[in-house]
Amino acid sequence: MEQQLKELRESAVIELAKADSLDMLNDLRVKYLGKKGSLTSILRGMGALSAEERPRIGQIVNEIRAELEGVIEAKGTELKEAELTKRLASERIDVTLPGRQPSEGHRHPLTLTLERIKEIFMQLGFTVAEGPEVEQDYYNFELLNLPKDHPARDMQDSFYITEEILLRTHTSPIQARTMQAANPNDPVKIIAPGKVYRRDYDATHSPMFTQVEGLLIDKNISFADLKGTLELFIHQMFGDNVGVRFRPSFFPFTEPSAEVDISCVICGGKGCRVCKGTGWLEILGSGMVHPNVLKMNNFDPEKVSGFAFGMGVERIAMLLYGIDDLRLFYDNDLRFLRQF
Ligand code: 2U9
Repeated sequence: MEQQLKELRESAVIELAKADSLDMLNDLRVKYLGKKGSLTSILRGMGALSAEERPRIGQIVNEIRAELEGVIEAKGTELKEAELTKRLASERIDVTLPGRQPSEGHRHPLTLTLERIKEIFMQLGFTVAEGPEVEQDYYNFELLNLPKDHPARDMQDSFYITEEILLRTHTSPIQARTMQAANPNDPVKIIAPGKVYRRDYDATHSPMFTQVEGLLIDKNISFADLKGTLELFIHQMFGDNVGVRFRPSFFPFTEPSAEVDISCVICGGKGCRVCKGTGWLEILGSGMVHPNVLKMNNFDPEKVSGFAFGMGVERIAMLLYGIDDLRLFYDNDLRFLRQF
């Protein structure tokens, strides 16, 4: 058996020295040291040896295994280095080639419009307030002077979750919540942006759209403050040359109320398809906060007054960019979105 081991060691060392690839080296490792390899087979035959011989032969087997493992490892390192050197010699990398350009995303036109609106009001000292999209009837309607049987509720056909809980139909509950949480002796000066939900769907109405409303309450706030603020906003948004006009209107939460038009940005006021020949485009609703609304939200109409306004961001974006179908904002068609 000793002779057999000696021969195995010699033939293994010779064959390993000749190995010229990592695959070949691995085959040899399996052949000699693997589970069914030669050395293991010899080890199995040791049962036939005498008790005196067994430890001696066992030791020789271990020595050979250790030696072969060492040879295999050294050869492996040598072969890996050789392969790398070969690859480096044959591979040419052109470091002057331009890299692959990852395609860059950008903000949605509605986000761009909303950011512009926020920026203008923040420069005027307004802070941005937010609130829940699933709202209580109490905050969405009651606190805004729209009790359960009020006919103006019909203008905002809503999505109800339960009788008392609905998807907000405007961002006004944000202002109501802000007033409720405020100290009634402090001024309130916020804009309230966010998604709102109404049962409406055509080229100019979507069941989900984006609003920005604003609220300013302080001592001695007058309609002149409302006019000045909104005129400044409109001129920053659409340019100093657009005309602005206020038209009397009705909202349950403001009194007096006014709708705000700008001269048509498409035809410059001459009259066209977009402004339906009138030369004017409606872009905002506004008014002085109704005394009932001030009272219900803990402010004293004898001491303070305020103005409020609201606009649809989609409408502003459509006029700003000349878009004629509001549904384009939600289709996620890259041919449309890439234009902004
Ligand atoms: C409180 C008090 C007053 C918010 C206002 C409007 C006028 C308005 C519409 C414009 C187009 C909504 O997107 S739209 O359909 N909004 O005309 N909104 S005043 O008045 C408030 C809100 C909260 C506490």
